[in-house]
Amino acid sequence: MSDQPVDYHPMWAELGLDLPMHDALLEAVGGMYGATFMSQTNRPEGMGYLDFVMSEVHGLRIKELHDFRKAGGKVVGTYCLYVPEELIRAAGAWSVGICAGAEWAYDEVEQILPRNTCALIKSMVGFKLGKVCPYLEEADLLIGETTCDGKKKAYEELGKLQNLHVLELPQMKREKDLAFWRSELVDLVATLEELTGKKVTAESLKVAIKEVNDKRRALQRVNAARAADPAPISGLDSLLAVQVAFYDDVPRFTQMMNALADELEKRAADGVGAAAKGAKRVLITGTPMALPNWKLHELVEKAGGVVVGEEMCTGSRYYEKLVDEDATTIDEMLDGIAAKYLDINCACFTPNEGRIDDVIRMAKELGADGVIDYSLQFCGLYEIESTSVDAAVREADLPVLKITTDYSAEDVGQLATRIEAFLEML
Ligand code: BJ8
Repeated sequence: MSDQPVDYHPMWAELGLDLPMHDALLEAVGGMYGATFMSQTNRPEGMGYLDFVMSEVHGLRIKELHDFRKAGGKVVGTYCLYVPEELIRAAGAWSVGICAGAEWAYDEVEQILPRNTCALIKSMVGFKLGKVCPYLEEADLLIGETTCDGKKKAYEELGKLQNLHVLELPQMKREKDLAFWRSELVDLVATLEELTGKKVTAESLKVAIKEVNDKRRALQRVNAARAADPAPISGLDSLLAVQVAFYDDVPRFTQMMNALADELEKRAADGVGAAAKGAKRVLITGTPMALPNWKLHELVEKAGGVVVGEEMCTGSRYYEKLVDEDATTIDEMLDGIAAKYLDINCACFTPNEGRIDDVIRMAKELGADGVIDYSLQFCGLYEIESTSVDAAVREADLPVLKITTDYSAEDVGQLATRIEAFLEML
């Protein structure tokens, strides 16, 4: 880590970014980060690592990817939790989650997608059309998946612009669905091997499974510490940790998150909080919050509450379940990977009762006083699933607030009023 200022413009130009627009994006995200994160008080020291990573989000990390590719390595971009990072690493490539958490180039996007498409999909396409995402431009292959209809069709458009492999994801979790899903992963292995020119072996897959599980275990520790009152880390900082987990170097990130967890466990034992003791504790469930979407956490915590957990893909769904580490053959390892990933509780599955169980369990484990059910506007899957999620939360005697929003700041005032009223009645 050097603190010498480096001019990355030549690298960004080489990637074909729209430099003036990219400068504007970086300035906006940097300003948002400063206002949202650096204004917090009593932050754990370990957050210094994530502050540094964010200050270099399109700099040093991109340079690492760039150098890796120049040395013959391949980078694979993903958009969904169902894409197994283990397979990408076992084939010798690096995986980066592409963010899609901010409004960009919507005018161009709306030339090819309907206006009433969710913000995440619009952002995913907008970053490509606007040429402002160096992660996308470093990706030798993108992996899409058949989750919701919007993403599925948007991948057809992205596939016209970039090398793309689409995984077909079943929408039920029966034995035959698991067998089909496993066959999709076998096809993915072949695609990855062709991309990198390297074979996925039992040895490489075993190492990858352990590395990615270790990352999840570190995040489990960070998040378990949030059960303490006062919470030793803010919801904003915990959310950031998971957002960064999608694209940072795996062993380095794991090491830094274990150091953060050590600190949080000590803070919890000593009664040191990032929030006040007795602050109203909120669990959020719903659609993922891709970087730099910090809107809801910021509103809750500015109103004096503290977010103690996220049942979402940028939360527990990312780190809670592990891949079986006892397998010794490639076949057994693929069985374990297929089973673990099919066990993610996304609303694109029917039924999806496991998600409801997770929400109630997490609310109890983390001592939540209430639940916010969060959905991006125009996400039919999560908006409809709200009906059963909210009923189950009420039945568990917990108040629930349903919020449907997008990436714009237009509704911030109205949301702040609703959130303040919700926290008051908890
Ligand atoms: S596993 S939640 S990351 S699909 S919000 S684009 S569902 S219309 S993001 Fe997701 Fe994978 Fe599921 Fe997780 Fe569509 Fe809804 Fe938009 Fe969504």
